[in-house]
Amino acid sequence: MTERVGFVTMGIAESSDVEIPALGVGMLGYAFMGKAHSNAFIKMPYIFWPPPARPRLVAIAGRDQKAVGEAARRFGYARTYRRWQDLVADPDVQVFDNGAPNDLHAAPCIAAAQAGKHIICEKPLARDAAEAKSMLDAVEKANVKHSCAFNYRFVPAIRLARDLIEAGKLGRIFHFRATYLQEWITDPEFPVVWRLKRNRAGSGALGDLGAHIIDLARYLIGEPREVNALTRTFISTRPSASRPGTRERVDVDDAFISMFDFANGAVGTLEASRFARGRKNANRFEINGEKGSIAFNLERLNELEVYLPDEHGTREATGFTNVLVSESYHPFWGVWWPHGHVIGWEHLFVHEIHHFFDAIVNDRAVAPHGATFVDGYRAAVICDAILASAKGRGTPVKVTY
Ligand code: SOE
Repeated sequence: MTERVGFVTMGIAESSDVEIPALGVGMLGYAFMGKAHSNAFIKMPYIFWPPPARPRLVAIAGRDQKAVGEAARRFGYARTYRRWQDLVADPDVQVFDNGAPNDLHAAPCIAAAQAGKHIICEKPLARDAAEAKSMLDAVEKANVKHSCAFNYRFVPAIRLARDLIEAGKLGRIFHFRATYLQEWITDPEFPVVWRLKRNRAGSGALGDLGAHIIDLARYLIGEPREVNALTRTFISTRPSASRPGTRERVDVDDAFISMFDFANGAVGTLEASRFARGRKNANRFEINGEKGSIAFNLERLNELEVYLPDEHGTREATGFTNVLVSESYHPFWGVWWPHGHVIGWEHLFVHEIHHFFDAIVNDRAVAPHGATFVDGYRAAVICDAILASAKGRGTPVKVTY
């Protein structure tokens, strides 16, 4: 279905006769990521106007029929399914979006690839590298577009950081130092939800938060050749979420700390924890190079701390500059507002969905700025290496894809 875009009566868009195709979307999952992705599907076409394609919300699926029905009404999906198999079989679905828990990433994505759907799947791609590889093989065999939703690649400040590094502004990179800190399970009475179970999530803070900073390490610095690490589970049993009145063992990490030896000679320290009291969603990194440094904090997502002494300031007045990344010439900013009118966490998904739809409609590569299933697989290999090192009391483990 396409639509002619004529003169908009409110005069808010240039009259044009550009044809806008539609792409049918099938969404698996209706909770946190179902909401974040659905919000992006709805916003993308009028923020990136004219869009590469208009998302058509064909169907949403999930096990709780009442909750899925409510989500369909709330977001505007035409149909609902209880079984993901029916969603990926729907001929009107051209883009399959997997926002389900990690144990429901592989089978639905492999089936969707075999059905010829383009696929965006939430991170981590899978529970381990072997499962991730089976997904990568399926999408490559089906020759469909694929993306692993590492949404932080679509922060304007992080894309600016990558541009600065790529332009050689920092010169040779010495350090990548990243922490991703939250606090949401510090209470011992917080129940064992799916993110705390190995058979559902694959790992704990490592795959949930660590995967993000591992992906950013690869996107900004390059490939690690060896890692060593330790993991810790601070609270070993919690109330069961599925069997009230009983307690369950926690079989995933609450935190990990690691060292990265990058192939380009840089060194890194990466850690993530869900026990950092006071830290809400503190994904932070600092990069030190021969010509200067940059630092980012997700809790101040429109800002980038930049220290480039050769580029600005006098020797006496040189130090880190806090750049508000909102100028018209900054990444993504052309579609938003005048400078200083900042954006939020939800808008990263709008950028991400636009990037994926543009890749589909105009047959462009998702990489390097969008993460693909190759990136999802490589992050899984690195997570496995971190767990292997931790199991071996911190012995170094080589990273081989
Ligand atoms: C929970 O830890 C969570 O929602 C992660 O799953 C997301 O990937 C992260 O962006 C925010 O925190």
